[in-house]
Amino acid sequence: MNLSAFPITQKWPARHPERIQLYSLPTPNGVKVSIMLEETGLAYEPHLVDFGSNDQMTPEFHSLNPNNKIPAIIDPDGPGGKPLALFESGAILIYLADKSGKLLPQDPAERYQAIQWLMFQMGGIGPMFGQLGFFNKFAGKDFEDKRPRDRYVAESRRLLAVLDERLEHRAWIMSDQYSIADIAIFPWVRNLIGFYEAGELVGMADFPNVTRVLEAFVARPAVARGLTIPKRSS
Ligand SMILES: N[C@@H](CCC(=O)N[C@@H](CS)C(=O)NCC(=O)O)C(=O)O
Repeated sequence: MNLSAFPITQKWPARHPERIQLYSLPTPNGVKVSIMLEETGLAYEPHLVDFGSNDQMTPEFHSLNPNNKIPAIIDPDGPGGKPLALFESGAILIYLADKSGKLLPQDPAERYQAIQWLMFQMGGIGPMFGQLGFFNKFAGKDFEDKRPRDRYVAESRRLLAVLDERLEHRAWIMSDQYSIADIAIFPWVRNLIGFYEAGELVGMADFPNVTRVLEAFVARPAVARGLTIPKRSS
């Protein structure tokens, strides 16, 4: 398999071009894909996109993702046996679920419901928790006016309440079927409490079902592995 038609392989050479090529960093969006790859057992080769050196802004990375964000993949053996490049973590999760036949319910109605919760993460949890991180931990924390932060605290609490209600009497988002909806959502909940240090601010104690499922999620061996892939350089 020759991937030389993809300029990204000039900066990140494929040592195993027959495997799925993953370009990522262990952030909440990045680990969705490494966890999925670990869970399904699909063969892949991880490449570190280092934000410290602005790798995501290089022409080589841009050639794969015009939006300059991780994660992105190339599957050398895509539909029709042709290579397929993809960005947007939600699209990648659906693709890998279809390719492996795992982690998306087979039943058509349940499949759409799992995708619905995946979209709830992509359009709600990710963007809102991300803004809260900015206003609580990063540059926004020095802003005197706390109204923007409080707006994202309120919206994050609202989303956590939606999630908590869904998880009442359920082991996972799709009941007993662990799925790509869980893989999309729980890295963000973990990040909100951990890296963003916003657990108290959003009142996590009010969402015991979310806490319970987060604990079950991080206890999965494939999740523990995926959370550290690709290895950071320092
Ligand atoms: N909707 C995109 C979001 C991807 C995203 O925001 N990635 C962040 C890391 S979590 C990123 O690459 N940030 C680098 C930058 O903005 O320069 C997805 O889910 O793939």
